[in-house]
Amino acid sequence: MKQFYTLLLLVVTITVSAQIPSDYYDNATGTGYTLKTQLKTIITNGHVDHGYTNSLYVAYQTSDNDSYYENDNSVLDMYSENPSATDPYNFAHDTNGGSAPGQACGNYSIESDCYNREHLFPQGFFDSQDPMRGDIHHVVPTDGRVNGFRNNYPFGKVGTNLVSQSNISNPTQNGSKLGNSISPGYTGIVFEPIDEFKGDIARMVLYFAVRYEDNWNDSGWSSHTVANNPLNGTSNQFYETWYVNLLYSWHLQDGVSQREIDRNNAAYAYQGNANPFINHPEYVQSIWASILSVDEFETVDVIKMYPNPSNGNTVTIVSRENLSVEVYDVLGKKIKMQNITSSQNKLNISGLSKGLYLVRFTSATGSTTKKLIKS
Ligand SMILES: [Ca+2]
Ligand SMILES: [Ca+2]
Ligand SMILES: [Ca+2]
Repeated sequence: MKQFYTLLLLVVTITVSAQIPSDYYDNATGTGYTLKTQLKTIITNGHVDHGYTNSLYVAYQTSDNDSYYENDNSVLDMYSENPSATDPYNFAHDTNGGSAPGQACGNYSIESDCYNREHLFPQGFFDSQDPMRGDIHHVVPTDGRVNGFRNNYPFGKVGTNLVSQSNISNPTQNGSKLGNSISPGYTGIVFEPIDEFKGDIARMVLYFAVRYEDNWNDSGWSSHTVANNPLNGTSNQFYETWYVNLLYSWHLQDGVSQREIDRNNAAYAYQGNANPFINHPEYVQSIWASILSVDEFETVDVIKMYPNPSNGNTVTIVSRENLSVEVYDVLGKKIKMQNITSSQNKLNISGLSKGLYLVRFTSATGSTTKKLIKS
């Protein structure tokens, strides 16, 4: 019996130490890039690199399991999950990593053949070095063919000019697509995941900017000027301005979900560090405030309006207060007026032609004006 209690104590101790401690962020006291470096220290301490081994595939059984949509214990693959309907295909977890018959790659030729490990920050840019290569916070299981299709392109909003590749449809079977960027500040080719996972991916890519902020100039890393590389050649800002703004807009549009909180905890249990942006979403704005696009984000704490440019007949308004919203054209003519509340937060812009508008928000405590581009 004594041995039993010793064993029980051991198990309890291990379980407790596998959770993110409540004081984990106590030293994150600064703002801006000071905060970023404080977080880098916090998430570097305790980070145990398990290398690029099949242990990642084992960890995915916990960290990337579909307990949220079909709830069928298949691999939760952000490049093939259909959040509102049956998935086009599914993969069973394969802890052998493809070295024995299973559903991990292996070889693929079309979507649905097998899954493998997608580096959201491409491993080609850091010469597949450790510990970046096996860092579960930015390495996720995805369909092998879509992973290859994404290649090393940055993420971004795709316009109408799609890039075709053999053996894959564009958009892919869950709607992820590759094509020319319409994200402000970048016109190259980008990969756009579906809306459900835009924030998930943005927070993982931003994690990389913190954990590896000092490593961009290490030997083996590609120059920040090579094609498709979103680095800007500094430790502080880390990514090019357009990319930070893109990731920030996706972070706002698609807030932290329970599955990300669970994934962050599973990742902490696996390798001993956490993604700060899942526990503290507000850190993103605090760190990069000096470069975030002023037109879109200056009053972000008070009112958010997205997407902007719009991509449909409504834009979403997020505010702590009820608002009266007026839309003006560039000549100052009032086009429409609508009330916005927490339960009715969609501004209908279906009657507006394409172009620039000024949107005035008035609440009980004041008013502010933002630009809106109808696209
Ligand atoms: Ca699913
Ligand atoms: Ca589904
Ligand atoms: Ca999400």
